[in-house]
Amino acid sequence: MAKMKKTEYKLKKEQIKSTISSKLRRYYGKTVETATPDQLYKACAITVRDEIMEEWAKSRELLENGHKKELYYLSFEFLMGRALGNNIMNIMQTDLYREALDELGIDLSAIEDVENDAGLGNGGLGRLAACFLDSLSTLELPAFGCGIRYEYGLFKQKIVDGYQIEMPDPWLEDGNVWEIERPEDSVEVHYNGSVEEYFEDGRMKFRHVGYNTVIAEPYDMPISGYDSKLVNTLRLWRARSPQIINMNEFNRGDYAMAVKDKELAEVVSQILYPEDNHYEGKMLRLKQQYFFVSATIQWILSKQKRRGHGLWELPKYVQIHINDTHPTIAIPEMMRILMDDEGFGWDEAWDIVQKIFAYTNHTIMTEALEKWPMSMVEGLLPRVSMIIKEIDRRQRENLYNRFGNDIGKIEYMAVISNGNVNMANLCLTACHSINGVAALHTDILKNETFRDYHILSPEKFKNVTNGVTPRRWLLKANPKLAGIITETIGDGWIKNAQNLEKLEKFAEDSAFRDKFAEIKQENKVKLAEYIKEHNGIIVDPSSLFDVQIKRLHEYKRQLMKAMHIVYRYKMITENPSQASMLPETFIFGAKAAPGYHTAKLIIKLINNIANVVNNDPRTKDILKVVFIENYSVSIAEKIVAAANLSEQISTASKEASGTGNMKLMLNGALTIGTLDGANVEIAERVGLDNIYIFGLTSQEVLNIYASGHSGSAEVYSQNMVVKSIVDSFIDGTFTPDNQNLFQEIYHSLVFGHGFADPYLLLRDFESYLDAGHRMAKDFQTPDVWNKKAIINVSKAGYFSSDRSILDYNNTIWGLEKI
Ligand code: 26W
Repeated sequence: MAKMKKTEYKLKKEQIKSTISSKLRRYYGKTVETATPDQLYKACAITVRDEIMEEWAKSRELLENGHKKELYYLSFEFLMGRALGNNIMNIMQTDLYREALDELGIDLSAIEDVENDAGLGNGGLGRLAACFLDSLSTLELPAFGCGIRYEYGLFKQKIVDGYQIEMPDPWLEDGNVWEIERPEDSVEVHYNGSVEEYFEDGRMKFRHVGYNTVIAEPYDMPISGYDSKLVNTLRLWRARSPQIINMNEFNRGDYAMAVKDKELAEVVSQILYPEDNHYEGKMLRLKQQYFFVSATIQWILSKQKRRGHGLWELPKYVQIHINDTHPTIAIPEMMRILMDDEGFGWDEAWDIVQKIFAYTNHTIMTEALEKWPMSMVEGLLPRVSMIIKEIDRRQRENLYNRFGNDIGKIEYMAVISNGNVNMANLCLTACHSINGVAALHTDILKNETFRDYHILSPEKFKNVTNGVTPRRWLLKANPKLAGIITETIGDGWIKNAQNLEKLEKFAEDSAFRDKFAEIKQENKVKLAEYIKEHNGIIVDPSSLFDVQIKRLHEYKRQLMKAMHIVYRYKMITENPSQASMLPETFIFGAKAAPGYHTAKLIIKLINNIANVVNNDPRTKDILKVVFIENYSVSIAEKIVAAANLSEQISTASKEASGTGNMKLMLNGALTIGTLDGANVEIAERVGLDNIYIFGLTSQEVLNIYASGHSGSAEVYSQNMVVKSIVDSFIDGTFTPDNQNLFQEIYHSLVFGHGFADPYLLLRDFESYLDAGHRMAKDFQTPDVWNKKAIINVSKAGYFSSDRSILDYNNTIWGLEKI
């Protein structure tokens, strides 16, 4: 029986067909037969967009008159991926569109592949923001994503001779049908200049003068939810020059000078910084941060006024969430506007700020913590910097009252210290809520990273474990698996993922297991085709697909996976009678930050290992190593459905949560992993029989760091297996023409800079092998394996971003469903 829909998306198949053909005629003067794939994509996308627009307009109207609290989710990154297929799914018309297009002779998935990914993010944090928007709309909670409309998304990765090459990502080049320009909401953002004091109504006031102006112009994208009446908005700001060109220069004939200022203003929204988990104090980055938060705060306040609410009532109507510290200057910016433009006193303004701002921390890596040089902030944002100083002065007073004359502690907790603004401390001072993204991570924040702040205000600390949207990551990425799940337990899981629990008992049902296995196999065949086409490598779809997909970072330990591959290679070639002959395909997807030398060298090493292993007649029919180029949201969608094994092998304590672990689990991959981030909670839910846990615990890791000695050099000299693997990096096995190529990888593992092997690969390696053996044994008994895989799917419901959003809402935001 067809499901009753809440929404009024109502085009019938014939209408879809005629609408698409008529759009092709009217916009492009083409017919279905003569249109290019890009034109077909656009005609179809505009048809879908028109349907969503109707609901968007209604949603807007509802919010305008609804007097409800709204969430503003401020994020430097939104890693949205593609919209067409996702939107068709959300209006519940995938079958209808597929049939309609079929009848026009068009393949829906082929035209979906025409769309450029909106790759406006680096990795976990950016993709989390995108999953959260999906859940907010699906749960019908009113929210706005606010960020930057980067002209270029995260670089495109090419692999040339095994090396990563970065190419620009001009994702807007062919136009973007999903965005609507809103010039009427443009605002000015002011930089540099100075501050003047003056007296008014017997009070000292401040005025920012002599500034440079950049115009912030918003572009809105509709965020549909699954079978939801509410269409939320992602508002991305674009930088524009206040002048078209400089007419004086133009009239003098100096055309280059005439456009120079314009270009300078517009670079602000040109590029996304490609560093992930690594902070560098670049002026342009600070400009970008201030740019989008200033525009957003101005917009929030003007809306509040337009709706006739008093600004003192802001906490009743507004929550502002800060996605890591990147948007933190929103805090002093809000203070500035309330005081300088709206006449609030410090205490009243501070009271409002403390009630509306909440902060999520996403990493404890010290090199990722933002500390802006005060001199830079003073020059770029003279008035904002005064306010930060005052926040610091008052907070130091509080800290002194609480901790007495413990100068060290006060310096450590202060907003400004050693001439830097510590953005996390600013958040901890101003926000009413601070949360980590997995239980273990929150514990580390409380007990280590923010220990003293936790002592100061324990009530502010919360945990909200991350989640991923089951719509994009199961229903869309793996329609066949989604299909048998719905057949078996009904479709309730789509909006209430906890329903997946109902699958648990079908792990015992051999007919279900067979169907499950068959689908995994079909998905693997499809990925094998993709690999053949893109890498020219033939992989065996019945081999174990062992997947590590994530940013390339030393703490994520792709190098340890590489060591495991070398282990298997050496066993088969040197000791075949003892070696496991399990056919295995090792699949990597990872981008390295362009300036992260070691990460890029690890990519080269993996590719060199691939070359040897894939071509050695002794191993080529057993092992294959594949590095998939340009890992991105849409490529992740292709990989997760086909994975058997999910590598989550970070050094314990380092991975705040991980979300790839959740996507892979949801698709029936088993996890091999450390007790890090959300792996801990995954293990708790599936039970230790259904996951391969290994390695040092986070406490053990922290103890090793505290001892100042990794013990890895000892492992290297005593463990002959480990030694021979590490030596293979420098003995020419994988470096036909340059034996020194991987010298520094070797050096870091065996000597390090005062601390050998800082990510403890050698300490964990034995235990990793051991877990690998347990895993391989299970994989060879399909019944055992498939049972475990199904149990993993059945326990993945907790890791839905819907649950995360409900947690945020219940403990932090307090929004009402529309
Ligand atoms: C200033 C440079 C910089 C850039 C990005 C610092 C930090 C970041 C991000 C916070 C890094 C990030 O994406 N962290 C990831 O966030 C995910 C979502 O919460 C977690 O699942 C990952 O474990 C965490 O690494």
